Amino acid sequence: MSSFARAHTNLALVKYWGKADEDLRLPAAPSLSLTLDAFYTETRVSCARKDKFILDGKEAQGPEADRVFSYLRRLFSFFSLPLSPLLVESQNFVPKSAGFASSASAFCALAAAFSQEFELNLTRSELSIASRLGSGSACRSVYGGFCEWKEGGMEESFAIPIDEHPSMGIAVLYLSFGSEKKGISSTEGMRRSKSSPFFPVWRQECRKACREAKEAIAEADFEKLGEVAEKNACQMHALTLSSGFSYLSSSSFRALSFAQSLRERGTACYWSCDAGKNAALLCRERDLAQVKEEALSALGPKVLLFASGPGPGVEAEREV
Ligand code: 2P0
Repeated sequence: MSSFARAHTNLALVKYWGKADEDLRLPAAPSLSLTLDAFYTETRVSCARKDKFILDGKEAQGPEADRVFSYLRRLFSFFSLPLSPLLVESQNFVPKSAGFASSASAFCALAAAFSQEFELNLTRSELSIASRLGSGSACRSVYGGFCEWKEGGMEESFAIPIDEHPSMGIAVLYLSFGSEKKGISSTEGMRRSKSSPFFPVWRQECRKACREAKEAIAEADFEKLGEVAEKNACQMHALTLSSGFSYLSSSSFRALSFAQSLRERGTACYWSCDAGKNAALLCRERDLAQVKEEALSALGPKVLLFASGPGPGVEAEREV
Protein backbone atom coordinates (compact mmCIF):
# COMPACT_ATOMS: atom_id res chain seq x y z
CA MET A 1 0.00 0.00 0.00
CA SER A 2 1.17 3.55 -0.66
CA SER A 3 -0.31 7.03 -0.96
CA PHE A 4 0.25 9.49 -3.75
CA ALA A 5 -0.19 13.26 -3.86
CA ARG A 6 0.39 16.00 -6.37
CA ALA A 7 0.73 19.66 -5.29
CA HIS A 8 1.44 22.71 -7.42
CA THR A 9 3.73 25.63 -6.61
CA ASN A 10 2.31 29.09 -5.97
CA LEU A 11 3.42 32.64 -6.64
CA ALA A 12 2.80 35.09 -3.79
CA LEU A 13 1.14 38.29 -5.02
CA VAL A 14 1.26 39.55 -1.44
CA LYS A 15 4.43 38.11 0.07
CA TYR A 16 4.99 36.09 3.22
CA TRP A 17 8.13 37.74 4.55
CA GLY A 18 8.63 37.63 8.31
CA LYS A 19 7.53 35.17 10.95
CA ALA A 20 5.68 35.80 14.19
CA ASP A 21 6.88 32.37 15.40
CA GLU A 22 9.73 30.58 13.64
CA ASP A 23 9.19 27.13 15.08
CA LEU A 24 5.45 27.07 14.30
CA ARG A 25 5.98 28.96 11.02
CA LEU A 26 3.38 31.57 11.90
CA PRO A 27 3.52 34.56 9.56
CA ALA A 28 3.88 38.13 10.82
CA ALA A 29 1.29 39.24 8.24
CA PRO A 30 -1.21 37.65 5.83
CA SER A 31 -0.17 36.73 2.28
CA LEU A 32 -2.04 35.92 -0.91
CA SER A 33 -1.02 33.72 -3.83
CA LEU A 34 -1.87 32.21 -7.18
CA THR A 35 -1.34 28.46 -7.54
CA LEU A 36 0.37 27.61 -10.83
CA ASP A 37 -0.50 24.89 -13.28
CA ALA A 38 2.89 24.31 -14.88
CA PHE A 39 5.04 23.50 -11.82
CA TYR A 40 4.32 20.74 -9.31
CA THR A 41 5.66 17.95 -7.12
CA GLU A 42 4.46 14.35 -7.04
CA THR A 43 5.13 12.40 -3.86
CA ARG A 44 4.49 8.81 -2.85
CA VAL A 45 4.66 7.73 0.80
CA SER A 46 4.66 4.12 1.98
CA CYS A 47 5.60 2.27 5.15
CA ALA A 48 9.05 0.69 4.94
CA ARG A 49 11.67 -1.07 7.04
CA LYS A 50 13.83 2.02 7.25
CA ASP A 51 13.53 5.70 6.32
CA LYS A 52 14.50 6.42 2.73
CA PHE A 53 14.02 9.53 0.59
CA ILE A 54 14.24 9.21 -3.20
CA LEU A 55 14.28 12.60 -4.90
CA ASP A 56 13.99 12.78 -8.68
CA GLY A 57 15.01 9.12 -8.98
CA LYS A 58 18.08 9.25 -6.69
CA GLU A 59 18.43 8.49 -3.01
CA ALA A 60 18.87 11.82 -1.18
CA GLN A 61 20.97 12.06 1.96
CA GLY A 62 22.24 15.00 3.98
CA PRO A 63 20.30 18.19 4.65
CA GLU A 64 17.49 17.49 2.13
CA ALA A 65 16.67 14.09 3.66
CA ASP A 66 17.15 15.44 7.21
CA ARG A 67 14.60 18.18 6.57
CA VAL A 68 12.05 15.70 5.20
CA PHE A 69 12.41 13.22 8.07
CA SER A 70 12.47 15.82 10.82
CA TYR A 71 9.26 17.22 9.30
CA LEU A 72 7.71 13.74 9.20
CA ARG A 73 8.64 13.16 12.85
CA ARG A 74 6.85 16.39 13.60
CA LEU A 75 3.73 15.19 11.75
CA PHE A 76 3.77 11.86 13.65
CA SER A 77 3.88 13.77 16.92
CA PHE A 78 1.35 16.43 15.86
CA PHE A 79 -1.20 13.74 14.94
CA SER A 80 -0.29 11.56 17.98
CA LEU A 81 0.77 8.63 15.77
CA PRO A 82 3.48 6.12 16.69
CA LEU A 83 6.68 6.75 14.70
CA SER A 84 7.19 4.39 11.79
CA PRO A 85 9.85 4.29 9.04
CA LEU A 86 8.73 5.60 5.66
CA LEU A 87 9.80 5.45 2.07
CA VAL A 88 9.25 8.87 0.45
CA GLU A 89 9.60 9.15 -3.33
CA SER A 90 9.33 12.63 -4.81
CA GLN A 91 9.55 13.94 -8.31
CA ASN A 92 9.75 17.67 -8.87
CA PHE A 93 8.28 19.05 -12.06
CA VAL A 94 9.77 22.42 -11.23
CA PRO A 95 12.71 23.72 -13.30
CA LYS A 96 15.19 23.61 -10.41
CA SER A 97 18.13 24.10 -12.75
CA ALA A 98 16.65 27.54 -13.49
CA GLY A 99 16.73 28.48 -9.81
CA PHE A 100 13.10 27.74 -8.93
CA ALA A 101 12.17 27.00 -5.35
CA SER A 102 9.99 23.93 -4.86
CA SER A 103 9.46 23.84 -1.10
CA ALA A 104 5.80 24.96 -1.37
CA SER A 105 4.74 22.12 -3.68
CA ALA A 106 7.13 19.64 -2.01
CA PHE A 107 5.86 20.06 1.55
CA CYS A 108 2.22 20.32 0.55
CA ALA A 109 2.47 17.08 -1.46
CA LEU A 110 4.31 15.38 1.41
CA ALA A 111 1.71 16.45 3.99
CA ALA A 112 -1.12 15.27 1.72
CA ALA A 113 0.50 11.88 0.95
CA PHE A 114 1.28 11.38 4.66
CA SER A 115 -2.26 12.19 5.77
CA GLN A 116 -3.65 9.86 3.10
CA GLU A 117 -1.30 7.02 4.11
CA PHE A 118 -2.38 7.28 7.74
CA GLU A 119 -6.04 7.87 6.81
CA LEU A 120 -6.24 11.07 8.81
CA ASN A 121 -9.23 12.45 6.88
CA LEU A 122 -8.05 16.02 7.36
CA THR A 123 -10.12 19.03 6.37
CA ARG A 124 -8.37 21.33 3.91
CA SER A 125 -7.69 23.79 6.77
CA GLU A 126 -6.02 21.04 8.79
CA LEU A 127 -3.99 19.96 5.76
CA SER A 128 -2.95 23.58 5.24
CA ILE A 129 -1.72 23.76 8.87
CA ALA A 130 0.19 20.48 8.47
CA SER A 131 1.80 21.76 5.23
CA ARG A 132 2.70 25.06 6.91
CA LEU A 133 4.83 23.22 9.48
CA GLY A 134 7.07 22.01 6.60
CA SER A 135 7.40 25.33 4.78
CA GLY A 136 5.27 28.41 5.24
CA SER A 137 4.34 28.95 1.60
CA ALA A 138 3.30 25.25 1.31
CA CYS A 139 0.08 25.99 3.23
CA ARG A 140 -1.16 27.99 0.21
CA SER A 141 -0.61 25.11 -2.27
CA VAL A 142 -3.56 23.25 -0.74
CA TYR A 143 -5.88 25.42 -2.85
CA GLY A 144 -6.10 26.07 -6.56
CA GLY A 145 -6.30 29.58 -8.00
CA PHE A 146 -6.16 32.44 -5.51
CA CYS A 147 -5.98 31.90 -1.77
CA GLU A 148 -5.02 33.86 1.31
CA TRP A 149 -2.91 32.64 4.23
CA LYS A 150 -4.27 34.15 7.42
CA GLU A 151 -2.31 35.36 10.40
CA GLY A 152 -3.06 33.82 13.78
CA GLY A 153 -2.00 31.15 16.25
CA MET A 154 -1.04 27.52 15.67
CA GLU A 155 -4.57 26.36 14.83
CA GLU A 156 -5.79 29.57 13.17
CA SER A 157 -3.10 30.28 10.63
CA PHE A 158 -3.98 28.42 7.42
CA ALA A 159 -4.90 29.22 3.85
CA ILE A 160 -8.45 29.95 2.78
CA PRO A 161 -9.67 29.86 -0.82
CA ILE A 162 -10.58 33.12 -2.54
CA ASP A 163 -11.24 32.05 -6.11
CA GLU A 164 -10.22 28.53 -7.07
CA HIS A 165 -11.07 28.99 -10.75
CA PRO A 166 -10.00 32.52 -11.71
CA SER A 167 -11.82 33.94 -14.68
CA MET A 168 -9.68 37.04 -15.25
CA GLY A 169 -7.40 35.22 -17.75
CA ILE A 170 -4.21 35.74 -15.73
CA ALA A 171 -0.84 34.26 -16.74
CA VAL A 172 2.58 34.23 -15.07
CA LEU A 173 5.85 34.39 -16.98
CA TYR A 174 8.92 33.49 -14.94
CA LEU A 175 12.22 34.99 -16.07
CA SER A 176 15.27 33.01 -15.04
CA PHE A 177 18.58 34.87 -15.07
CA GLY A 178 20.59 31.99 -13.62
CA SER A 179 20.46 29.17 -11.13
CA GLU A 180 23.17 30.05 -8.60
CA LYS A 181 21.98 29.27 -5.11
CA LYS A 182 20.98 32.39 -3.18
CA GLY A 183 23.42 33.36 -0.44
CA ILE A 184 20.78 34.12 2.19
CA SER A 185 18.02 31.54 2.71
CA SER A 186 14.43 32.74 3.05
CA THR A 187 14.42 31.78 6.72
CA GLU A 188 17.55 33.84 7.38
CA GLY A 189 16.35 36.70 5.16
CA MET A 190 13.07 36.89 7.08
CA ARG A 191 14.98 36.87 10.38
CA ARG A 192 17.19 39.78 9.27
CA SER A 193 14.26 41.75 7.87
CA LYS A 194 12.59 41.86 11.28
CA SER A 195 15.34 44.22 12.41
CA SER A 196 14.30 46.83 9.83
CA PRO A 197 12.71 49.97 11.27
CA PHE A 198 10.15 49.55 8.47
CA PHE A 199 9.03 46.07 9.56
CA PRO A 200 5.87 47.29 11.40
CA VAL A 201 4.91 49.31 8.29
CA TRP A 202 5.51 46.26 6.08
CA ARG A 203 3.04 44.21 8.16
CA GLN A 204 0.38 46.90 7.84
CA GLU A 205 1.02 47.22 4.11
CA CYS A 206 0.56 43.44 3.63
CA ARG A 207 -2.77 43.53 5.46
CA LYS A 208 -3.91 46.40 3.25
CA ALA A 209 -2.56 44.70 0.09
CA CYS A 210 -4.51 41.51 0.91
CA ARG A 211 -7.73 43.52 1.30
CA GLU A 212 -7.12 45.33 -2.00
CA ALA A 213 -6.12 42.15 -3.85
CA LYS A 214 -9.32 40.42 -2.71
CA GLU A 215 -11.37 43.37 -3.99
CA ALA A 216 -9.54 43.19 -7.33
CA ILE A 217 -10.17 39.43 -7.60
CA ALA A 218 -13.86 39.89 -6.76
CA GLU A 219 -14.12 42.58 -9.44
CA ALA A 220 -12.01 40.50 -11.91
CA ASP A 221 -9.86 43.63 -12.21
CA PHE A 222 -6.50 42.40 -13.52
CA GLU A 223 -4.81 45.84 -13.55
CA LYS A 224 -5.74 46.55 -9.95
CA LEU A 225 -4.43 43.13 -8.85
CA GLY A 226 -1.20 43.63 -10.82
CA GLU A 227 -0.61 47.03 -9.23
CA VAL A 228 -1.10 45.62 -5.74
CA ALA A 229 1.26 42.70 -6.48
CA GLU A 230 4.03 44.83 -8.00
CA LYS A 231 3.92 47.36 -5.18
CA ASN A 232 4.03 44.61 -2.55
CA ALA A 233 7.02 42.92 -4.23
CA CYS A 234 8.85 46.28 -4.39
CA GLN A 235 8.07 46.85 -0.70
CA MET A 236 9.44 43.40 0.24
CA HIS A 237 12.71 44.17 -1.53
CA ALA A 238 12.83 47.64 -0.01
CA LEU A 239 12.48 45.93 3.37
CA THR A 240 15.42 43.59 2.73
CA LEU A 241 17.53 46.53 1.52
CA SER A 242 16.64 48.46 4.66
CA SER A 243 17.98 45.47 6.63
CA GLY A 244 21.32 45.60 4.81
CA PHE A 245 20.95 43.02 2.03
CA SER A 246 19.19 42.40 -1.25
CA TYR A 247 18.29 39.47 -3.50
CA LEU A 248 17.92 41.67 -6.57
CA SER A 249 20.46 41.89 -9.38
CA SER A 250 20.71 44.32 -12.28
CA SER A 251 18.66 41.78 -14.31
CA SER A 252 15.85 41.87 -11.73
CA PHE A 253 15.72 45.68 -12.07
CA ARG A 254 15.80 45.43 -15.87
CA ALA A 255 12.75 43.15 -15.66
CA LEU A 256 10.97 45.72 -13.47
CA SER A 257 11.71 48.49 -16.00
CA PHE A 258 10.58 46.18 -18.80
CA ALA A 259 7.17 45.59 -17.14
CA GLN A 260 6.77 49.33 -16.56
CA SER A 261 7.70 50.20 -20.16
CA LEU A 262 5.24 47.62 -21.51
CA ARG A 263 2.50 49.27 -19.45
CA GLU A 264 3.42 52.68 -20.81
CA ARG A 265 3.00 51.18 -24.27
CA GLY A 266 -0.47 49.87 -23.40
CA THR A 267 0.05 46.22 -22.34
CA ALA A 268 -0.84 45.42 -18.74
CA CYS A 269 2.22 43.67 -17.29
CA TYR A 270 3.40 43.67 -13.66
CA TRP A 271 6.61 42.57 -11.92
CA SER A 272 7.15 40.35 -8.93
CA CYS A 273 10.25 38.80 -7.41
CA ASP A 274 10.84 36.38 -4.53
CA ALA A 275 13.93 35.61 -2.48
CA GLY A 276 16.25 35.53 -5.48
CA LYS A 277 17.14 37.53 -8.55
CA ASN A 278 14.75 35.74 -10.93
CA ALA A 279 11.60 37.71 -11.63
CA ALA A 280 8.01 36.87 -12.51
CA LEU A 281 5.75 38.90 -14.77
CA LEU A 282 1.96 38.92 -14.48
CA CYS A 283 0.02 39.53 -17.65
CA ARG A 284 -3.24 38.60 -19.29
CA GLU A 285 -3.22 35.18 -20.91
CA ARG A 286 -4.13 36.77 -24.23
CA ASP A 287 -1.00 39.00 -24.07
CA LEU A 288 1.37 36.18 -23.10
CA ALA A 289 2.85 35.55 -26.57
CA GLN A 290 3.58 39.27 -27.02
CA VAL A 291 5.07 39.62 -23.52
CA LYS A 292 7.32 36.58 -24.14
CA GLU A 293 8.56 37.91 -27.45
CA GLU A 294 9.23 41.40 -26.11
CA ALA A 295 10.90 40.03 -22.96
CA LEU A 296 13.34 38.01 -25.06
CA SER A 297 14.30 41.00 -27.15
CA ALA A 298 14.48 43.42 -24.19
CA LEU A 299 16.25 41.12 -21.70
CA GLY A 300 18.52 39.20 -24.04
CA PRO A 301 18.62 35.63 -25.36
CA LYS A 302 20.16 34.23 -22.14
CA VAL A 303 16.98 34.74 -20.14
CA LEU A 304 14.94 31.54 -19.74
CA LEU A 305 11.15 31.88 -19.86
CA PHE A 306 8.62 29.62 -18.14
CA ALA A 307 4.93 30.39 -18.50
CA SER A 308 2.01 29.16 -16.44
CA GLY A 309 -1.67 29.73 -15.89
CA PRO A 310 -3.63 29.16 -12.68
CA GLY A 311 -3.37 25.64 -11.30
CA PRO A 312 -5.42 23.26 -9.15
CA GLY A 313 -5.22 22.50 -5.45
CA VAL A 314 -3.51 19.45 -3.99
CA GLU A 315 -4.86 16.01 -4.83
CA ALA A 316 -4.13 12.78 -3.00
CA GLU A 317 -5.14 9.14 -3.28
CA ARG A 318 -4.43 5.84 -1.62
CA GLU A 319 -2.96 3.23 -3.93
CA VAL A 320 -3.37 -0.51 -3.49
C1 2P0 B 1 6.22 33.78 -0.43
N1 2P0 B 1 8.64 33.42 -0.01
O1 2P0 B 1 5.21 34.30 0.08
C2 2P0 B 1 7.55 34.35 -0.01
C3 2P0 B 1 7.98 35.46 -0.89
C4 2P0 B 1 9.81 33.95 -0.62
C5 2P0 B 1 9.48 35.35 -0.96
O2 2P0 B 1 7.54 31.88 1.15
O3 2P0 B 1 10.97 29.52 6.14
O4 2P0 B 1 10.35 28.57 1.88
O5 2P0 B 1 10.13 27.47 4.95
O6 2P0 B 1 8.52 29.08 6.01
O7 2P0 B 1 7.97 29.16 2.51
C6 2P0 B 1 9.79 31.45 0.89
O8 2P0 B 1 9.74 30.97 2.13
O9 2P0 B 1 9.85 29.78 4.04
C7 2P0 B 1 8.59 32.26 0.70
P1 2P0 B 1 9.86 28.93 5.36
P2 2P0 B 1 9.39 29.49 2.58
O10 2P0 B 1 6.12 32.88 -1.29
